[in-house]
Amino acid sequence: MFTKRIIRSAGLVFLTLLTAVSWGKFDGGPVVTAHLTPNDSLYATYQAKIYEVMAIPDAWELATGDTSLTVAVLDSGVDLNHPDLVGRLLKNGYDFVNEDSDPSDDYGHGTIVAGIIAANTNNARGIAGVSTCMILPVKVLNSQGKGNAGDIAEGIKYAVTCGADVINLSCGTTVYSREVEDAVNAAHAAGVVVIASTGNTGGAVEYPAACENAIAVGAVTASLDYADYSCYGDQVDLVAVGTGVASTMFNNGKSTYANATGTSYAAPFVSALAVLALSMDNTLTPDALKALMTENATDLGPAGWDEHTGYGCVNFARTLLSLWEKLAAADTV
Ligand SMILES: [Ca+2]
Ligand SMILES: [Ca+2]
Ligand SMILES: [Ca+2]
Repeated sequence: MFTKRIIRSAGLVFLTLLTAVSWGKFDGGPVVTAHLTPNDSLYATYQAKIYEVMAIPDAWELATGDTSLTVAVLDSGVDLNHPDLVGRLLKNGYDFVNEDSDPSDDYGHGTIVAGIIAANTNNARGIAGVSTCMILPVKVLNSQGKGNAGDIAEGIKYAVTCGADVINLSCGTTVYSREVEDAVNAAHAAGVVVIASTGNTGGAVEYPAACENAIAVGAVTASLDYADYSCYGDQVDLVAVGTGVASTMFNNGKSTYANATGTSYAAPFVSALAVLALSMDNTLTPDALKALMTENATDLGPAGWDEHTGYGCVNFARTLLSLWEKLAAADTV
């Protein structure tokens, strides 16, 4: 039915699985409670540094998201029973790989992406997701993390039909597809923000990130150094931390947690920032959102836009403060 074109592995680069046992040693320890410091058991050790470098905790003072907003995660599916994703998964997801209505994850990658965006925060369990929103699980990558252009295009169209506000595409290929670009353009025209990872080969930006109407996200380390696996070039818009990102995971039939590295894990931070901004102003268009995020990014490397880090690393607090000031100014006119 579709042209079967292989898309390279979604990129579990250097994926380190942390077993339930090794995570467990943090449970039951003293929980330090501070203003806007989530009580999730893995936060202090595995997430705090990364979240602080992107000014996420400060941003939470302005917005934490809204369950009326939906991010479609086009990926390997999502662990529908993960305890840290309870209440965050829409029931009307779809599996375009096996053509059924059960978008369960059989690879693990999509569960990591979903958790970064929307795992339950401050529930004294696991990780702290960045935003409060609903996830629409759309399975377009198979049990080896590979997909084809036809399924990805269908998945994008499905997400738009379902009313998604943001589409996260943590997958890529060097092969251009008119069908995928048409779907990205249609989503953009419908007011849906399309966010895609640049790829992990350290070479040219892959598709769909290279599509004009996708926001292309590369990766930096927690020290804000360019990550040498991150694909780069003219199309890079932004970077986020992609190295050593803790999240939910599905592995060997079990709901667990993982520490993952790749541009796949940078893009979901930008999707979450889009959610936070939309929760403050749901009239923002994809282009306005992109401008807001790029203008308020932390410039890295050579001054101004550069091909490795785009306009820089997303700065959550500055982005939301800028939006807040715009909204406040509009109110007083
Ligand atoms: Ca299925
Ligand atoms: Ca949690
Ligand atoms: Ca720069």
